[in-house]
Amino acid sequence: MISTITTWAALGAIGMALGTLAPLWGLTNDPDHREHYLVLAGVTGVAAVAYTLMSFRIGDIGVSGRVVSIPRYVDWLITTPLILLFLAMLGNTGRGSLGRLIVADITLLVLGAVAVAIPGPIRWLAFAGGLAAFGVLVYELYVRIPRLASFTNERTRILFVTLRNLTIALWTLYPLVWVLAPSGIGLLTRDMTMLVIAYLDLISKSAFVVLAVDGMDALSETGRGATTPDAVTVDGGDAATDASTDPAD
Ligand code: RET
Repeated sequence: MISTITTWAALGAIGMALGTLAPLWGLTNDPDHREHYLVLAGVTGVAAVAYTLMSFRIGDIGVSGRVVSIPRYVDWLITTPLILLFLAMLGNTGRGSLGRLIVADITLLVLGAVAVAIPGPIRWLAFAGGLAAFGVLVYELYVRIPRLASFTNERTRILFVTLRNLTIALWTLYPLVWVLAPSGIGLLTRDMTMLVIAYLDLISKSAFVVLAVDGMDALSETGRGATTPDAVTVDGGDAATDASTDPAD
């Protein structure tokens, strides 16, 4: 019998594959920004493969009485750094900032996996460590990058702010789902968890990628309204307001 989990995973695979069409289009039509499109195609392309494997239940293992999907964690380990790389590329913030983002990201994912694998209340300690790493990541994206960034122009800054806000808002929901899922207090069933995570993954990847491709023409407008680090809004909240009241067009 086809279970609900495999159905959600198959729908996820289709959504991710559709999301990959946008950067593939960019690769053929806008060769000046090849690297950007390759990063974006990697985000949804890797997820499409992972969801296809999950739809066949390939890579499910049992640890401490819970089922863990290896393709899901491998997908996250590859694609969340790619999302962060794209954001760092928009701000030209250099290797230091990208390094901090990626170390925080890998740390939180590894601690999340450890927290699933170890039995007993001590796993909440690993979960708390993951939350702390997430705090570092949010600080870097919200405070440090806007301060260090040298955006090509105002539209690129707005594209960064929009994608950054989408990322932080959606990523904040993952630890919440972790707590409610069988990995935490078990309020959600496995089916429900798969559905919720598939939705979150689709928006944080496919919507991110489609919005990014849509805004890529901003990068070609060199010079016009160039934004120096001093001119960048340091306070993330104001920047967020700018993005919603002053849409790029
Ligand atoms: C865990 C548990 C440990 C604490 C924290 C977590 C956060 C996970 C995040 C995952 C994001 C995944 C994305 C996937 C896209 O397809 C590991 C659940 C903070 C933020 C964006």
